[in-house]
Amino acid sequence: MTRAALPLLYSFRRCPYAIRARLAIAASGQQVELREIKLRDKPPELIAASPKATVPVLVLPDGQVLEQSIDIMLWALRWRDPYCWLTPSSGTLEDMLALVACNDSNREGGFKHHLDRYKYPNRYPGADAERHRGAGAVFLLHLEDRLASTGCLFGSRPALADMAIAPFVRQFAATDPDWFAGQAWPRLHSWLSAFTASPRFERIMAKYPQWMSGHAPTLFPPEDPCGA
Ligand SMILES: N[C@@H](CCC(=O)N[C@@H](CS)C(=O)NCC(=O)O)C(=O)O
Repeated sequence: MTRAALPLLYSFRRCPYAIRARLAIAASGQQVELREIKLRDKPPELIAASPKATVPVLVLPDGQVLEQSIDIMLWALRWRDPYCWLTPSSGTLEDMLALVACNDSNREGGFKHHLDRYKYPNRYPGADAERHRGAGAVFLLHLEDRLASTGCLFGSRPALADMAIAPFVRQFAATDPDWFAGQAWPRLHSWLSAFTASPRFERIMAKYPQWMSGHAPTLFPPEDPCGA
């Protein structure tokens, strides 16, 4: 029996954008074929599908290509959203997307802008890692304030914003774990620990060999041992 064509996901395990896409796909229960890539050795199939060649990229069976991680999250969750990530217990989807945009912004003032320059100062001539750490901390303090009232970014249970932003906070924290642990951000620390310790996160961080043309398909998400 032939299986219906599945969407193809080009992914890179440690990329925070790819992590958020995999989280939403796994939560939705949608199955995809995963192609693990190396950023320094991108397969021609990825570049043909999406010339800008960032990950994640999702190629749908009808040929449509989604090349923004947030669009992949929305695509998966609009198909099925069992944990109500699109409808937070406080605020709206638009509010969540606005916070995610602040996280993702590569402009001066965006969290991602400061994260990159704090984590990889050598890639940015003249970047002062400590200044960028301080500027990134302004966004983290804002998250700490949001978490203080309800425990999650938009209410009392995790939603799209938590899943889209936590992978970036994880990267920031891992840059200097002692410094991060020393900050007076108790809610942010618990929120991040709950995220990284969750079976959900563990499941989507499974390791796959680099995909090469002609390889047998790898189905994602992997079997959930708890059947959840
Ligand atoms: N706006 C894109 C950004 C994706 C992105 O920049 N991904 C990084 C990896 S974390 C990438 O593919 N960079 C290209 C490269 O390093 O060649 C999205 O949300 O999907």
